[in-house]
Amino acid sequence: MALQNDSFLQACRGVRPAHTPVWMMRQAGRYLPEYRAIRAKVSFNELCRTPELCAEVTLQPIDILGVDAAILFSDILVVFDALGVPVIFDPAPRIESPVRTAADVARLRWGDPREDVAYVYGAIRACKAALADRVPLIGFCGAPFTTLSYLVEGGGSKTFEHVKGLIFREPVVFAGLMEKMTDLLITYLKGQVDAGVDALQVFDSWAGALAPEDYREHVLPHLHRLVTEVQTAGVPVILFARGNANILADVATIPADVLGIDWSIGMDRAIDVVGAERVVQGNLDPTLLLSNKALIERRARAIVESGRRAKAHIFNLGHGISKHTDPALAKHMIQVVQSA
Ligand code: 1CP
Repeated sequence: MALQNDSFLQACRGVRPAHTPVWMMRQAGRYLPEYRAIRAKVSFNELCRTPELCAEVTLQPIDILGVDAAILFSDILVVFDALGVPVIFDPAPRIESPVRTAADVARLRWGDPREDVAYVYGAIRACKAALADRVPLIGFCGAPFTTLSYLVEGGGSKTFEHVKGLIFREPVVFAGLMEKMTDLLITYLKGQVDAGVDALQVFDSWAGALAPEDYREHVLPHLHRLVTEVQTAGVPVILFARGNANILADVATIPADVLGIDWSIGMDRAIDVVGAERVVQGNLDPTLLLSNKALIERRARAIVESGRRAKAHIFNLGHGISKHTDPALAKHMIQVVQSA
């Protein structure tokens, strides 16, 4: 079926569409009153497990803001259902018994996401039906390192000392975990393609926790395998590694279709680093959406102008939208980009 608006997919394939396509990381979420109204009735876990509600929430930013792509409403940590590890969302994720010792590792179940997380595939089918080919649907997962970070730290972290301790003290155990997590995520993402997603994004949100040489040695080979194996399923893959622009050149060695750029580097400089033959996505500092129309317009236009030098550019924020954002200002940004 042909999409009514395929500007996002054209850009993913390196073709420049008539306008710069735009979507926002975390575009379905707490800054939208319509989302909060649903969350007042159901928990986050229940929402993720109810395909019809996932579809409703996924479509909110399409209807309210007019973005050029939808991203499945879910979370990077629901895949822990396949490991037999429960996650509490409070709203930040927390794991009661983090995986830190050899005995903890032995307890992991390594099930089949196609069965254990079947509700995600149900949500994808519900989203595709509700979208009726208006815009493409993006599926996603956390990258192996970011996913393992939550498993080992037991939640978010400022220092990442547990997961880094594991890397430095038990590199063989860590490599084995990365290997298995990568296999699991490949199966999970290929299942998302079978269920109907049009593109995939891999979030390495905590890439910046590691020094460049450690990222190169302990993370990059697994990420490379994940991206290239998933690409064989036939949809474009966006790779977003956040938190340290110093690793961008290394990340760019992975042949992802699109490279996500975080807000810590100017878009001009990022294109110099990754090369003008690559497709880039990004990178307005989400905190700028807490300012005013004039400042948002000036900064968004500058990014669109810089992006013209890349093979193609998908406008996005340089990380997830803040829950304090006024939806009217987000909508203003989207209209500025689409008419620039
Ligand atoms: O409703 C609520 O109160 C829960 C808040 C919430 C939401 C709206 C969480 C808990 N997850 C989500 C949805 C979510 N998470 C999406 C939905 C699709 C979208 O609109 O973009 C996506 C893509 C994610 C991905 C995600 N979850 C990431 C990667 C992106 C990023 O921000 O770097 C990460 C790191 C998570 C973990 C997570 N889940 C929830 C929170 C609050 C967090 C971050 C916590 C932390 O900082 O450690």
